[in-house]
Amino acid sequence: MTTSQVINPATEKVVATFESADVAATDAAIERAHRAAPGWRDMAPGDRARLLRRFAEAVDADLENLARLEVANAGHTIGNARWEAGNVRDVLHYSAGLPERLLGSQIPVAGGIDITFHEPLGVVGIIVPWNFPMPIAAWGFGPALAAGNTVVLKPAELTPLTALRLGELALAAGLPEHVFQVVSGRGSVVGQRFVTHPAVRKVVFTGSTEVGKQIMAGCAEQVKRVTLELGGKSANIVFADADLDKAAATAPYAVFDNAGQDCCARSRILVQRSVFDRFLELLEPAVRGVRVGDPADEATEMGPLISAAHRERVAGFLEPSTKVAFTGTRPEGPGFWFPPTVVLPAGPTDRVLTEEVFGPVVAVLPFTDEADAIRIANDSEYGLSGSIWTSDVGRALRVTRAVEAGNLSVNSHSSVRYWTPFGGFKQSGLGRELGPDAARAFTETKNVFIAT
Ligand code: TAP
Repeated sequence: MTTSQVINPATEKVVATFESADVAATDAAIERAHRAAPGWRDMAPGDRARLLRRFAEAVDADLENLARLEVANAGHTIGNARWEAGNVRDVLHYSAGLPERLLGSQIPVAGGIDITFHEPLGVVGIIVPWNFPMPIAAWGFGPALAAGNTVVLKPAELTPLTALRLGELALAAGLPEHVFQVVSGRGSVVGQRFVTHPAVRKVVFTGSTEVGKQIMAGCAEQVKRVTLELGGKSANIVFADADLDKAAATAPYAVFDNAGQDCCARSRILVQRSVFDRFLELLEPAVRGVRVGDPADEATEMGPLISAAHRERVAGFLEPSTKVAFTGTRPEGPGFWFPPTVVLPAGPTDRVLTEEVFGPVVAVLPFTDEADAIRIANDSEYGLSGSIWTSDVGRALRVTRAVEAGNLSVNSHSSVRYWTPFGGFKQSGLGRELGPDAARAFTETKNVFIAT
């Protein structure tokens, strides 16, 4: 075991130190989860549901504490952090409705009866990034537990505090020991062991596309099941017939929320050429007005970046030749601050258009017509999210069908609801989380024929 420190990104002060698990500790947790799996699988579905509901209630009772932990650990604004803890509660309540509804089917055959079952996989390993430590973990563990699997969760080393608290709450709510464990440590140690340990039957990974590819390749060795939620470079497409005031007023929050550290960030704003200048005029005050500062302050809209190293990476996208249209503000003094920044890209190969910045930097560029907008939006290996702003319903439908992305919204920037499916096209991921089929992703379908 080695020791790691948790730093508050708004103050640069150490808020906690914790033991980082090694391979032996990870193996021990996986083996405990493996032993706990039959008991959890065989429990009456109604009893599993009841325990998940109690877990949800424990999260609700601890909501303010969880939110404050996330403010201190990840620099999230208190408003966002409360939403995130509430999302865990809601995912657990929704998941509590799934065990009794994992229905198989009866298929007509001659000479017998054919039925299907949805069997749990066993141990599921969940690897989570630092940008939304609570919700992303819950999107995996809620339905995985509902389907009768046991779970070992690895939070990011930078942000383990809320995950460790969720582990305590699960036990306090009465989940049997070792059904849900949290093991904090490095990805290359703990996460990698999920990939190689034969008792882990599925790996759920959220993080960078680069590491996601390694996980997928590693899992191929044992034909391990995998769900991947990876990066994004989502387009916010604004047509000339849109409500421009609303589109411009909301665009900053679609990319600068969580300081742009959001896989669904609409980091490319595509604006029809005839209204391009007008849109920029409206966007400027909206960006300058984003309140950046102390995340614990109720009025704050954007906090700091997660670390000094990440701030350096984000700053690296702004080269001396980069044309910055305008920026918002940022506080002076300690903290990994970076102002909301609007860039006019030099051309289609500009890095701010092709790579995920994962910070508060947005590129604004013009398009000519519908076909041009679709072409630019799809000119990316990512395909996670996006928005279309128009008053023409037919256009909204044509464009949403043509854009290659998993989660689109029209005249809105919403991406995530726990009762609708979420996931990416192309290199943004593999599989779907959330929604009515969430638990199915943690099962194998078994077909049984009974001769009569
Ligand atoms: P990564 O560096 O990929 O890390 C994500 C997680 O994987 C961390 O827990 C990390 O552990 C672990 N990890 C790193 N190397 C590993 C390895 N070789 N084997 C197993 N696990 C390993 O990503 P990040 O920088 O934390 O997160 C940002 C990325 O996540 C962005 O690209 C973003 O778009 C993506 N993201 C996607 C989504 C969805 S839903 N599509 C949501 C949020 C974020 P340690 O860091 O603790 O070492």
